[in-house]
Amino acid sequence: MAQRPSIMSDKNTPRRDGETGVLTKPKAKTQRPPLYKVLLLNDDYTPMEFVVHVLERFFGMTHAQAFDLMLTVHKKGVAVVGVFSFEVAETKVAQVMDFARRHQHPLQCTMEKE
Ligand code: TYC
Repeated sequence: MAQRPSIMSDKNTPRRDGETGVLTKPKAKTQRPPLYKVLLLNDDYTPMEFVVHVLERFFGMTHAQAFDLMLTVHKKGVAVVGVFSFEVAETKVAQVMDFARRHQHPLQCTMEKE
């Protein structure tokens, strides 16, 4: 099979330093996965207690943390409720949207790349 160029190919290749002639082995940097912010949006109809419950249930917040963050969303219109890998963020958004829909509340939850 034909060789294709790899973006990883030169990372571990020892290089001779131009000035000193010392062989340097570049560190193989671990690539961190991108992170995604999960955002909760305000609306005029979802009860405050429901939002507090959502934050406790799906984001592991204490009642006080959940209440404070709910108030932030209520006042500012939107807030980050957590930062996760793509798969976890996607799952949280789906859980919140499904739970809100089942309770017939218009609560909106979205994600965006950090
Ligand atoms: N604004 C809503 C109310 O007054 C409460 C609310 C807070 C709704 C946060 C959504 O993400 C939200 N009942």
